[in-house]
Amino acid sequence: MRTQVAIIGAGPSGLLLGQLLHKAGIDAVIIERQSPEYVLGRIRAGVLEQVATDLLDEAGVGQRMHAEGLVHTGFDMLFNGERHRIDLEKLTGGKKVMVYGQTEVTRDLMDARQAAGLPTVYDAANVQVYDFETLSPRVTYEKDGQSHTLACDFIAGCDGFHGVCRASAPRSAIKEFEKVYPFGWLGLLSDTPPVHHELIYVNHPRGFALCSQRSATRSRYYLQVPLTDKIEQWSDEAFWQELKLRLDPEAAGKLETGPSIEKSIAPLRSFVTEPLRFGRMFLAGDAGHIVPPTGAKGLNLAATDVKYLMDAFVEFYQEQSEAGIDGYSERCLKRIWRAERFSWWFTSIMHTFDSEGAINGKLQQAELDYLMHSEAGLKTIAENYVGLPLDFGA
Ligand code: FAS
Ligand code: PHB
Repeated sequence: MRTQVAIIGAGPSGLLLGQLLHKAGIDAVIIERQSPEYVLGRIRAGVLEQVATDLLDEAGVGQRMHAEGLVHTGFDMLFNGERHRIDLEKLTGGKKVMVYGQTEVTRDLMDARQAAGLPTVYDAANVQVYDFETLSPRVTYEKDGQSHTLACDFIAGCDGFHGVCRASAPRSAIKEFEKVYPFGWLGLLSDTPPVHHELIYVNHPRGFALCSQRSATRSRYYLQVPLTDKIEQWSDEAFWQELKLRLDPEAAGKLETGPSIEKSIAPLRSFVTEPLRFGRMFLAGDAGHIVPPTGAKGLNLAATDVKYLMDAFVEFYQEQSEAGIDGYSERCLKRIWRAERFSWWFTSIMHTFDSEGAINGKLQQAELDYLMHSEAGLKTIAENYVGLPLDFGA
């Protein structure tokens, strides 16, 4: 079998790249190790930046997002028992964010790919990538007991943090930067109305909390928990009780609880791979970087990687130019490090760090108090949260 671009991974990165390449007339095959149901079952991101929603429109899959997604013009920060609204629209000259779950983004992309009859191999076992330092890379995998080889011009590693592509890059050619946080996020999804019409980010001495949502009838909540916690320790009742302790009285009084339809603990890390290109193999999305989800950047960063990679492939095939390919890694990394910085900073001022002593909490309160009373402080939160312009700092 042969194609122009072999995409490894059918998460949002791989599916979005596949859809954009199809629109540009470039052939691609997606190879995914899990089933479609498994991919859809992972509950992750919830907030899309304008750059991401524009790309989904460009891919021709934005209809349901605009019909069912929730446009948000601000969010609340709660600390010291006081709620402060960050007016994104006013502070950024009109920018907003879209609350639309990653599961729905993935579903829309899967449906569009299936409707176009484009090739996706699910349940592919033992996926391996070869010869990406040559002009004839290839991918092998096993499916239904048969071994398969896919010859291609390029390999797009969209296979997430635990994928095979980054792991296959020569150690001598790769640098990895990592910071692991001493806590995780316990997430709960419930078919209950959101506690507030916008998101609430909470800095509380008991730990960070986040009140998010998926629709007017479905909510997503998070609690900072020790890395040693296991999901079995957290009954729904224990979750709701702890969340109420971290909320202000108004929100705690309004909180509607109900049975969890998903509950999981995710570790938090900052991680970046340099470079993101190895000959004819490129890393995009979580395959190349991870951010702590506090700044809602993970899925949005994946979207801009995909945009830059798509532009590079179009230049190669339509203009016979390798400029985009040669500049891909540097172009992505500039944006990645800015998002890594904001995600790390926002995590550092909103979570409790027990090992850093009581003074850390006092310094956080002082920083939060300053930010809420400073136009510059509010703007720095807002312009990073909605997503820096693609030409920022150009
Ligand atoms: P993904 O990990 O989503 O997809 C990679 C795909 O590759 C998977 O389907 C995997 O099965 C497949 N794959 C892996 N190895 C393979 C192999 N060897 N062969 C073939 N296929 C292979 N971001 C936010 O903005 N907000 C959040 O709240 C948030 N919460 C998160 C919670 C968790 C537990 C995780 C892990 C991430 C979270 N993220 C969040 C970030 C998340 O949304 C990612 O940014 C997003 O999934 C990136 O999409 P992909 O790059 O496609 O990677
Ligand atoms: C979510 O809804 O899953 C979500 C929203 C905002 C974040 C992180 C996660 O910063």
